[in-house]
Amino acid sequence: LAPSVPKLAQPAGTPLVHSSLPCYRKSRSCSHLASASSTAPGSTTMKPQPLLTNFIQSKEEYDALYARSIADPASFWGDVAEQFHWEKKWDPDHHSFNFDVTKGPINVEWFKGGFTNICYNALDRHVMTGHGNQHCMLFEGNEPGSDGAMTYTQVLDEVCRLANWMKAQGIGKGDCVAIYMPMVMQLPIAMLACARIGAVHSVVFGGFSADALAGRMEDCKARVLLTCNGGMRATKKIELKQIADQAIEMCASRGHTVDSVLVFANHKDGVAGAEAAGTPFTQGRDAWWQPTLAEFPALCDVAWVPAEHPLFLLYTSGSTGKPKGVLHTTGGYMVYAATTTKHAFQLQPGDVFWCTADCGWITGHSYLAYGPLLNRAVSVVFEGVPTHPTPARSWEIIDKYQVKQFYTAPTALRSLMRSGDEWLSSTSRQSLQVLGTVGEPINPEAWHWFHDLVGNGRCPVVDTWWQTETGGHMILPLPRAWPAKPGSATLPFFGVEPVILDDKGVELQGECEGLLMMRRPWPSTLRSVYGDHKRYEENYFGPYPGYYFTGDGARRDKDGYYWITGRVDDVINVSGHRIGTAEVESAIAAHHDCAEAAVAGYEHPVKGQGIYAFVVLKEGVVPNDQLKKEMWTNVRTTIGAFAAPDVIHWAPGLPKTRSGKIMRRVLRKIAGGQENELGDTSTLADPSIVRQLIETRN
Ligand code: 6R9
Repeated sequence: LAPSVPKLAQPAGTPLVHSSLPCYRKSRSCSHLASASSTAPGSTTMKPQPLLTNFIQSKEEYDALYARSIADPASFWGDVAEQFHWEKKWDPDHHSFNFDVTKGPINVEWFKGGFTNICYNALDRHVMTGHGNQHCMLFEGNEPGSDGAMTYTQVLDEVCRLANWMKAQGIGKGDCVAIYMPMVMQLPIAMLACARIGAVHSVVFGGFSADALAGRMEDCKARVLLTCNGGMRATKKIELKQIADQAIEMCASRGHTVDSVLVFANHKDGVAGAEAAGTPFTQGRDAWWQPTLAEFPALCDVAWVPAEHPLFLLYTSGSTGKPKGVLHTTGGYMVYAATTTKHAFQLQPGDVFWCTADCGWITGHSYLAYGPLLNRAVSVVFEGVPTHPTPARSWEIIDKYQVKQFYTAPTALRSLMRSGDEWLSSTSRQSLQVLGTVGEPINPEAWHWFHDLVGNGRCPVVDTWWQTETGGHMILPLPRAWPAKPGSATLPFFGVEPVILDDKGVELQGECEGLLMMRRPWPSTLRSVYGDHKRYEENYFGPYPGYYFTGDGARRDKDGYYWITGRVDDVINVSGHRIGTAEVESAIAAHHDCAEAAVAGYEHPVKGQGIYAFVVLKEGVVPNDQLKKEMWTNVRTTIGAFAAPDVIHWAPGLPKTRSGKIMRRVLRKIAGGQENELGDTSTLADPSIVRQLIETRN
């Protein structure tokens, strides 16, 4: 096994049918490599020198490369893409786009003419070069002590078996496959198996309801569902198969049939145990994953697909309408996800990398599954929650697996911070080298706690701003290349050209604040909204023709650093002043006694909108008026008197989705006294918090 994971025992599992390298060489590699170089149009015998193979050491180096990435994006990304296997090279003029709705349909193309396969690049490539026995994934179950691991060879075997099973169900290039699983290693395996045969995966987060799953399966016309009997999160059992069955029934009642369901038995005692445990099972439609796949061969040809072949759909909520199926394609996504992973985290092959996101969200797609594997890292897959059985769990996992890069959400950090520093003391976290955050602005207090305590002041904190739609990091500090400022995502990644507009669409220069837009595409730009290209054009390119509209506000400071101020739909306008909820929250959360704060606007007869702050105090702190005054003063002194909250509500907790995002819609309704119009709160991690908030309102 790779020296980077010396603590682990030889991975357990079924005996390998194809464990020897020559087998892969013969069947999978040599012919592909030969054809790759010989079929490249206009190729010379010398391969161009690949770009971005080394980490960025300084701001000067970044500046020079960034300038090149903007001056000639096609050649820049072409040179980066040399690091991957392409069955056929892209055309010299491989990149084209239109971002202006007034000039015709929006379109984005990268690596046109090229053929590749992301599964091949994430697995076969490493096995072929002799790394098949290196760990690919480490699994940590809900309970300490329940763990596992798989090597690259083992993952490739299982991917091939699953790919063959899907082919036997009639799945081929361009067909959508739905995946509804907890955080087990079979979830990334399912994604890779789809990619291997050119099928399009649509992962639905395991915390979604039957209704949500049904809607997504219908929208993408999935005939095959990959799922699991169930899972545990802390002390809660999640009955995934029951929910999946309900969803399939809902689909059927509306005329959409799901033909085949493969059920992974997520039980220590195996399939018999799962069946005995009473998992609902429909003969003829359902099959158990483990015994079924054992019957299928562990070799499966790769489907070479054009660079613009659809890779996956991921549904994401906008401010209006039903969730949009964000479409990503193969080549650009592969190059961008891999490159950002490598540079954001200074990731080297064999590094143990832990991204705590669920694969049901984009972060899990790009930075748990594809990015780390494309870089031959060892990706940690954690089924549980950071507070179970104690708030020391994350730190124990980091020590246990000697995690080098730890990537998580500010909300998780704030919750752990709230539990108290003592939970850190039994662990060393000495293996850590880079820390990362994603999903929301990180308030300086949480940033410092992460940096000073979790990372012992040794590790850079990489605050990564990006979106489901962007596929990969957009604005982030490259570690050790330039100074961080807590709360700022700092500078754009290569090829990313942010623009700040005022609300009339005028580009602002230098120090400014406004709407965050993108002037040009990066390789993993979303290509469409599945089945509704018009909605894609209207939503992202309609508001300000010529630009991609992020939906976020941002400020640029005198050093050119970007500060995300939050969704523009969360901007509060108080007496004509636009105030980012994130700014107010950060100012309140800077108070020592505050664990977490969320701010919403509400209708105010004089000011237009007033500011309503929900404040969760640290455990043991008794609420009082003096505290209110101090937090109020904090806001006045950090932002200005106009931003001081009108109401401070001592909240027992905040309504959060299971992915940890605060459901601001609910807060706005509570703040506005419209508790009869709360809408759907079923996706909250703890729906009872809504009632508690209403009861504790001033
Ligand atoms: C990756 C992800 C996207 C929205 C985005 C923004 C917010 C994400 C952030 C951040 C401030 C960061 N967001 N990262 N805000 N700082 N580092 O989270 O994708 O779920 O689509 O959310 O999240 O508002 O527009 P997604």
